[in-house]
Amino acid sequence: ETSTGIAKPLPPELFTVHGTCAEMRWEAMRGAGYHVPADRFFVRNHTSTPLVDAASWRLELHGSGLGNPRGFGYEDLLALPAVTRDVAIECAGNGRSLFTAQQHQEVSGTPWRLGAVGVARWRGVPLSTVLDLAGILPSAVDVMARGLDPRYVAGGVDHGRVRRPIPAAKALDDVILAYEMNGGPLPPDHGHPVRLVVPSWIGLASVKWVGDIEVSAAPLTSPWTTEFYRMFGVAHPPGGGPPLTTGGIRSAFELPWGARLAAGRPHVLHGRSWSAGGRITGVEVSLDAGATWRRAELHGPRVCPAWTRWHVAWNPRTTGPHTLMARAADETGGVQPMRTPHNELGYLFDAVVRHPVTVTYF
Ligand code: MTE
Ligand code: MO
Repeated sequence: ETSTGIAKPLPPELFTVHGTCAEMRWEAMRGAGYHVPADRFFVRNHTSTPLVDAASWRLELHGSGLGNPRGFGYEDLLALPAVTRDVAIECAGNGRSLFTAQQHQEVSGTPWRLGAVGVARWRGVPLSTVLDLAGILPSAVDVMARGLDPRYVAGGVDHGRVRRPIPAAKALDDVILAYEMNGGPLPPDHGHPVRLVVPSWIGLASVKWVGDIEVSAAPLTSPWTTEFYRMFGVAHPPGGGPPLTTGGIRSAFELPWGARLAAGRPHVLHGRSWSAGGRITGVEVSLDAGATWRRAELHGPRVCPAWTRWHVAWNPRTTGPHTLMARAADETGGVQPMRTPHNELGYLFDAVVRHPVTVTYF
């Protein structure tokens, strides 16, 4: 096993490693197409990637919300009708380091910049299909998938295996038990042989390496809905806000952080914006730290919850440091704010990001 617990190679030009996690460098998406190739996709592991053999793997469905509890093998899932969908998976902590860099606030957790997000084409069985085959009852309220990765022990506390309940209504709506990513089998780091893909919800809900699913007629909790992935701090209810569900609107430039650009010649700046709430309807870009804004040209598919690509032309004439900004709006009328209210664990940073670049004569 590697020191990161991640199976795939992590070339430094594509990834920034944070402990057991690896963040995509946004410049890796320059000219990369709509989907993030599996070898560039960010990895968020609480512990380490388990190597699970598909041939002996079984998915057990159990709990008080089922009339016909049963199991499925890998071949059983492949034999069921499949769906394919482009979905962004994004960590709730994406952008966390910007609370400090931009808002001078203290937060704890993996110091992601903006690379804890990726869009892939997922293929698998609707979760509703297997829930129906297991006789899900009208009384079922919560559905909790659990991973086969090692138990998560932190600060001397054993939290058990990664698991997180979602409401039965969401589980029956658009959740996928995915076994393919971008047309190939799910790679080990992304949940081989089978993971959940929970569209529009924070990445944590998309449990990897699923081994069992509990369907319950009584509400379920896990440390991931009681202790983590909730808003704590003065701006939030005493004892914390409700468990996080969906993410916000965000934008990123496909440029290195601190990119160097040649003065006095035209550049085309590319970027992507995404929202859990609806399709992106417009993106404005500022090349002068927010003094003036211009509309970016949108292209590529506009899919929710995946992303929309855009570009703007820029012919920088003054040398020195510059701050680039992008601000997206979605079809619900939401717009990225200039600040994100603080929360102690640094979740859901959705403010306009100040992307530093330097213009020089080469
Ligand atoms: N599932 C298991 N079993 N173990 C994990 O550590 N991490 C979650 C989720 N599913 C995790 C998991 C979190 S916090 C995120 S953001 C996504 O997986 C990341 O998916 P990826 O590693 O494929 O990018
Ligand atoms: Mo996450």
